[in-house]
Amino acid sequence: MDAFSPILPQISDPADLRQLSYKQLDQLCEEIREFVVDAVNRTGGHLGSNLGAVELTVALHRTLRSPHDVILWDTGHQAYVHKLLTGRMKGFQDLRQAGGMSGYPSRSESEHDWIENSHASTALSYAHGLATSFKVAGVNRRVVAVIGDGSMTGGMAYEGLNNLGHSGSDVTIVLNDNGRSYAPTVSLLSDSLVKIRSNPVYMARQRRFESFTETLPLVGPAAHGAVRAWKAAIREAFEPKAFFEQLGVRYMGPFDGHEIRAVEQALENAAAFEGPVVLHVLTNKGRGYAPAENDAIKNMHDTSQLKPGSYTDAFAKAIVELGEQHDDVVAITAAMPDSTGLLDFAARFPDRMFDVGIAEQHAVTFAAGLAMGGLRPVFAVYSTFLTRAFDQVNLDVGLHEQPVIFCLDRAGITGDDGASHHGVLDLVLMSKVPNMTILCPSSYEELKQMLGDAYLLNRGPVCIRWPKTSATHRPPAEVGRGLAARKGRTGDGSICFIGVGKMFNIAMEAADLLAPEGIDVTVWDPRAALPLDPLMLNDAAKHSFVITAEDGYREGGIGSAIADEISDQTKVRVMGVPTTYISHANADAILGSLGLDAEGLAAEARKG
Ligand SMILES: Cc1ncc(C[n+]2csc(CCOP(=O)(O)OP(=O)(O)O)c2C)c(N)n1
Repeated sequence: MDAFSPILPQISDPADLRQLSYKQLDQLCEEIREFVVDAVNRTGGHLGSNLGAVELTVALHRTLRSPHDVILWDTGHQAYVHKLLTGRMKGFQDLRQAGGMSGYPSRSESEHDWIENSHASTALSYAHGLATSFKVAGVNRRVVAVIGDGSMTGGMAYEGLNNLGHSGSDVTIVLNDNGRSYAPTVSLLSDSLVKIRSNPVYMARQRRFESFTETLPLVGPAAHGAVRAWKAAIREAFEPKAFFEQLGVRYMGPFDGHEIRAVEQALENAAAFEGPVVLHVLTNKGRGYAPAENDAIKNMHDTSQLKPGSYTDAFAKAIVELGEQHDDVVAITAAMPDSTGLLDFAARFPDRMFDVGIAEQHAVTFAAGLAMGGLRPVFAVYSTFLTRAFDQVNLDVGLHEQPVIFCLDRAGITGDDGASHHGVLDLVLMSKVPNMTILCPSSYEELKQMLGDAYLLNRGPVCIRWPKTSATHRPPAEVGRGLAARKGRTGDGSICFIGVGKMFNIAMEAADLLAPEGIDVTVWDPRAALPLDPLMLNDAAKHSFVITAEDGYREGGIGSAIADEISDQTKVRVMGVPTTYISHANADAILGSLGLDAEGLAAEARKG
């Protein structure tokens, strides 16, 4: 290794790390931080979480022999350093771009990547499965799952922990505790973790006692023993040790996650025990980059920001207004108050805002309970994350006819975050919940209108879904009706577009493309995807060719429902997203490649 050149470009495999001195490792960590900040500033992506996991990742890769040993990253957003240390430095040039490197671990990129789902709280279950299968095969491979304190709030993590402890599986859990999720983590377990790091009395007394006992030549060892016992007693009061050990998981820590040596030692010690061990490491999110360290909301967790004029912005304003009009309106977030547009509501009505942690399933049934008690809960969540709680939506809310309002942001093709983040299932799933109402705003003003309508409806659940993009402006239409925004001719050879939500605007653009060619189409905005407006269906059926468009799965979605209603009267072509996993790329480019842009719709219409 060349002593005078930057170290990072010389690392092509984790084994290279083992050639470095601790001094060189410090330099490497600095280089990694600079590199990650620069890369994310160029392409966008996850920043704070990666800056906090630099030393931890180095220590893991020096101690374990990946890929023989397995390192699993829960959620996967914090794996940039892992990518850098496993030969993927060049990939950062096109991070999250079409055809480029994924923002999450990806099995097609590297044998060091095992899981790529990016939905939180799954790693302990994968780890248990892998460790069990290695045991059955009689092979000696270590399995380490790295999970954040935020992801530990997800129910699946507890299910995994419980099962791991019960079965005594040989798994090392690294609890990467930075006290943060997107926002500060909400959980009493996390609170007790935070108490350890933030209790000045504990920390200061510990330091004073330690240096004091070190100065006592004769009684030193005995006093040290006493200090250790005292520390253990204090920790017992604050720590989650009891929590983990009750479940059968040995607890070790806390360790300073920015001390490579300490983490390496802990990992080696953990390997000496049989059964599951949790290593509790304390890290700082955004470490080493002042703008991230000083970002009080989310330590620059990622680069997304609430954009003025976006649908999220419209929601952020509308929910505050609704809260002002009605005292019974309460809001719920699953650890994402900022990205879902709830910060203003939380500031205005702190007692009516509930952050439940990364716990979408719980959030939904909690909402059902709130509604049963007479409140009007609004659960703001990304479309992709609600998918996880479909059973709760269907049975706990739907079957019980509770008036819960689901506000689904990032619906449709979302782009850079890849397969796991597209909101392509919500229309299919929500439309299978009996008595569900689904509203799809196609403008800034419509979103506010629909939130108000959802409140007034007050019978069973309502789902409002919108995309990540900026919103067009148009006055809201008549409550409970679709909107015939453009009236073309009916009868022989006539064409009608029905565009759901964002696709309505694209259908209007397609109509503009077709007009100069003498093709005069009707365009409907259904507004409510469920129940469908019978006036719209009647009118559409008078055309000889109906083209529906939605940015969700084509099969079993809203176009299918429309076809079910009118395909015995006219020809219906359902356009939507094919049922497949779609990689990261620019959202519009993906839609275009699927024929879901103005050109694609116009081309379909020309076929007649
Ligand atoms: C099921 C699910 N809900 C929400 C998210 C969005 N999300 C991504 S990372 C994150 C916070 C994770 O916090 P933590 O595990 O502590 O990791 P950190 O970023 O703090 O290192 C959240 C809420 C997700 N990935 N999965």
